[in-house]
Amino acid sequence: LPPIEERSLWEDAHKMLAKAEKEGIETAWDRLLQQTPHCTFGESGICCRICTMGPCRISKKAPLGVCGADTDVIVARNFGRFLAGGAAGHSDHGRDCIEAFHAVAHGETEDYQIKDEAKLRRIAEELGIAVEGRELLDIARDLVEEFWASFGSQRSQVCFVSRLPEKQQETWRKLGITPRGVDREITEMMHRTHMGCDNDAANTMLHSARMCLADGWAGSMIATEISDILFGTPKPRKAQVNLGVLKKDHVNILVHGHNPIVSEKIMEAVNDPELIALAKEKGAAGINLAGLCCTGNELMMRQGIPMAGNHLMTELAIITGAVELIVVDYQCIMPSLVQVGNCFHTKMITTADKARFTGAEHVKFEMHNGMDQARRVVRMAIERFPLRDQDRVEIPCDPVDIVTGFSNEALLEALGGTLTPLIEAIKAGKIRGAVAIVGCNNPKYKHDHCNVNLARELIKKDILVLVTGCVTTAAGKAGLLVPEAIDMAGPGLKEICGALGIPPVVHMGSCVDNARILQLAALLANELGVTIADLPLAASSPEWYSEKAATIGTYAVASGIYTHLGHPPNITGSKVVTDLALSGLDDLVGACFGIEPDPFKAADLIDERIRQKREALGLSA
Ligand code: NFS
Ligand code: SF4
Repeated sequence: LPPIEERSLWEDAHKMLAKAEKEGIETAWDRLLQQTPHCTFGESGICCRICTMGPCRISKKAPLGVCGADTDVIVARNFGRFLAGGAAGHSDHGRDCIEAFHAVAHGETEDYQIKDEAKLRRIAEELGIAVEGRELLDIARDLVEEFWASFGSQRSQVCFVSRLPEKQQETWRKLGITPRGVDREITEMMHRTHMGCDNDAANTMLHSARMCLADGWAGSMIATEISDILFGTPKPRKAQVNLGVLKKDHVNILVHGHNPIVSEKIMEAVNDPELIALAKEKGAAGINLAGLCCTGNELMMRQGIPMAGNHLMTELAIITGAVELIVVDYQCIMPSLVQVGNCFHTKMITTADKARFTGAEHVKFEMHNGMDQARRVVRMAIERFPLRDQDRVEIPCDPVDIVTGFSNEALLEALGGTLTPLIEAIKAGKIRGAVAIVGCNNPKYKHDHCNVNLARELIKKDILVLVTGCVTTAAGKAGLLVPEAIDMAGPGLKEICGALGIPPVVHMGSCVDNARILQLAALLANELGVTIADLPLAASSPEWYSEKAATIGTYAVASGIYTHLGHPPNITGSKVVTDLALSGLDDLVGACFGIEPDPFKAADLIDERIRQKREALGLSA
C-alpha cells in the first residue's frame, strides 16, 4: 500500500486513514491492493460474457469468439453496455423526478410543492406548451406529459434537443444520432449488443453517442429542471466543505446518493423543533446535517448545507466516529459503508427499493410519505446519539469556506441579465475559454490530486473552470470556490471574475447538473451563431470511475465538447473503437476524447485545444 500521504491530497483523509489503520478498519485502498493486478482481458475490454457459448476472451491463439465476433465487436458491445448503465442511472433518477412532479401536478402529495413557478412557466413555454391565463398545475400537468414522452418512443427527438443550434441538430440527423427517447435508446443498446445483432463496431459506437445524448439532453436535463422547479433554482450562497463540517457535540446525519427528493425532506426534518428538542433531551447540542457526493451537491447548491466529502471520503467520514446515521438513496454508495458503520454506532438507512444494502435498515420513501419517513429517519439518528463512544471521535480539521449556487439563471444574473459580458470577455481573450471538470475519485490515483491541479493550472491560463459532482469538494477544499481565489488566476480571468465578484472556479451542481453546462454551451453557440463544437470549451474527468462518468464524457463529446479523461475506459483492446474515441469522432461530431493521467500535461493538452478553437473563430489564441 502506498504511504498514507500518497493516497490522498488532504489532511482530513490522512488522519482518517491513519485512524482506520490503527483500528483495523478496511477501506477502498486496502481492497484495491487485494484486487491488483487487475485482469488484463477485462481491462482492455476483450472478454465477452454475452452468451453461454462463451465466455470468450480474445488472444493471439484465439482471435475470434465462438460465434465469430472479433475484438472490435466485443469491445464496442462491452463499452455500449457500460455506457447504458450510466445513461440508465442518470435517467432513472430523472424519471423519479418526473414521478414527483407528476404527483405534485395531480395533487397526489402534500410533501412536495412547486417552489419556482417562474421556471415552470418558462420551460413550459420553451417547449411549446400554452401558458397564458392557465392555472399553474394545469401547465404543470402538460409539462409532465412532455417529459414522459421524452422517455418513451413516441417522439422523433427528446424535448431539449430544441435547445441546440439548428446546424448542430442537422449534423445529428445526418449521422442518425438524434436521440428519440431515453428508454428507447437504452433498450436498443441492450438489443443491439445481444448476440447476433449489431456486429459493426463503428455502428455500435454511433448508437452509444445517441444513447448518451438522450441522457444529456433529456434524462439528466429533465432531472435538473424538475429539481429546480420543485426545490428552487440555485442562487449564489456560502457553504463549507470537508470532514470539519461534522460536529462533536451534535447528532450528525449524513445524506449520500443523488436525488434531492430524499435529502431535501431529511433537511426539513432536521429543522423540526420537536426533533431538535428530542436531540437535546438525549444530550446533544443539536442536529447537524452534512452531504456526501451528488445529493450533497444538490443540498449545498440550493440550501447551503455543508459537504462532508466526495466519493473517496465516504468511508472516511464514518471513521470520524461522529456519525449517528447515514441515509442513502442510490448510486456511488459503497456497500462497504455498512461494514464501516458496524465498526462504530453508525446506522445506515436505505430509502429506495431499487438500492437496498444487506445489513442496512430500509425506510421506503414514497411521494405521499416523504416527510413522515424523513422524520422517522432523523428520530432514529437521535436515538443513536447516546450509543456514541466520544473517546473514539476524531474530527480531523476545520471546515473550508466556499461559494456555491451558480445555476445558469444565477450566472446570467451575475452577468447583468445577458451573456454579452461573457462573450466580450471571451472575444477579448480575457477569458480564453471554459472547461468543465467533473466526476469522481478513484483509488488508483492520489485522491483529488488531478482534480485540484488541473483546475489550478487552467485558471492560471485564463480559462474559466466549471465544476460539478465530486470535483466540487476537491476544488472547495483547495480554496478555489471563493471569490478570493482570483489571486490564483491569470490576469484576464482575475479581472473579469473580480469585477463580477465570482470565483474563477464556479460550482454548477451535481453530476446530472452537467446538463446546466450543456445548456450554457448551447446558449453561447446560439448567441454567436455557431455550433457547440466551434466554441473554446472542453470538459475533463481526471479521476473518473463510474459508468455514469463515461456516459457524461460521451454526451459531451457527441455534443461537440473535447473531453479529457485521466485514464481510458476498458476499450484499448480494439483499435477501431480506440481510434474512433481518440480521433475519429472529431470528424463526425467535432470533438473527441483525450487521455492523460498527469494533470499538468492535461492542462497543456486542453489549452492547445482551446487555442485552436479560438484561432478558428478568428480570435487571438
Ligand atoms: Ni458523478 Fe455523483 Fe461522485 Fe462520480 Fe459518483 S457521486 S453522479 S459518478 S463518484 S462524481
Ligand atoms: Fe463468445 Fe460470441 Fe457468445 Fe460473446 S457472443 S460469449 S464472443 S460466443
